Amino acid sequence: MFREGTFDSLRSLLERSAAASGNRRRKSVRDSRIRPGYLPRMHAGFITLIGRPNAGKSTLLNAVLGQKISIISAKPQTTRNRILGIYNGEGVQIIMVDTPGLHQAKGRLNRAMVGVATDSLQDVDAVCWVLDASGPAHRIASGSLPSKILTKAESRVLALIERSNVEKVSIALNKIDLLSRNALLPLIAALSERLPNAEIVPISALKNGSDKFSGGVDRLLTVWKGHIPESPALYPTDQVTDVSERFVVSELIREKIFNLTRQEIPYAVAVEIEKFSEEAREGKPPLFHIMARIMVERDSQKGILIGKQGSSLKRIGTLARKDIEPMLGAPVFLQLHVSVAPKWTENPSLLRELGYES
Ligand SMILES: Nc1nc2c(ncn2[C@@H]2O[C@H](COP(=O)(O)OP(=O)(O)OP(=O)(O)O)[C@@H](O)[C@H]2O)c(=O)[nH]1
Ligand SMILES: [Mg+2]
Repeated sequence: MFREGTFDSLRSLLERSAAASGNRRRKSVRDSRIRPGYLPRMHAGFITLIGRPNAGKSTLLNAVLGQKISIISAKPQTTRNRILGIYNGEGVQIIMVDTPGLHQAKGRLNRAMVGVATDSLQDVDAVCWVLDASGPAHRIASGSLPSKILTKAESRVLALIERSNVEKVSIALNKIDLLSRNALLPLIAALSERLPNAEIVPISALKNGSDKFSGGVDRLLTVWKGHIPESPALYPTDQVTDVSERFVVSELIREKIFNLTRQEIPYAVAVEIEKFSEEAREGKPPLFHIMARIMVERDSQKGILIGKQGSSLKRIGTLARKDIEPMLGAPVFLQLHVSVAPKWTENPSLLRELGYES
């Protein structure tokens, strides 16, 4: 089911992204395959993945693509931007729009994140609500009334979908590896009563293919194919995302910080790439020199991030480099430094500079 050759260096694919964005709708599979008397049918369109933080939206996007484009963590509010993941299959191009989790936003950065998610419901062909099924299943098992199966926050996502003008709706009932099979049916029944036109597909984005109810993501792709219109490909068919290589590098560094630090630190951090250069080497792959600034809000956070004799920062750098090198297909010399930008999460010009506000 996964795209062929996806484990090739992401670099070559990303490199084409910028150039390719100007070519939208110009070159398509249909154009190159037209035979007299035979017009192959192609479906292409946009599907927004929406849901609560931590539901597994980014994990799902990566599972469909078979490679990591969007970062993941066990902490909520990991994704901060709109990120496209382009799935190219037989006769279909599904452009998934990963979004930040919907939450009651306090503060400017969080409001911007929620704004990105709600705006992503405009001008798309379909929406997929990614719902962590383990919570509602647990509430069913403990005898909750049908009206209490969804939390208020989950009901708000549902209301947002209902208010949007998007007609084609699917629900990816995620994390089914965490529940027993007999919890599924009552949950599906309850959800189909609330959203009668939605197609509900139980999946495990994390364990797709290996879990006890494997195959869910395949079924979801089939549903999505029916939700997008007949159209030539909207992006070149070897393109997997719209984000730049620099962006993915900064996100991979931020992911390590999310995974290695606690409390408020992950939420006080932004990563900015200051230098990104390639040194050509005779008979060898190039060497990348990357310098990134990790921005925090307070001195105390800077101390924690750096750690004793720089140990914490070193660990972040080592883990990030392990992910960046295969992506670029070349060795990387990665330098990280930490600086304090008081209240950057409330600062409009910094938020704009970091790409969190437009
Ligand atoms: N057990 C289980 N865990 C999963 C599954 N899918 C995702 N997760 C875990 O759920 C957590 C959140 O996943 P993400 O993909 O970052 O969730 P998200 O919806 O993108 O979250 P935000 O970016 O914060 O909105 C991670 O720890 C994932 O490993 C699944 O199918 N089963
Ligand atoms: Mg995410």
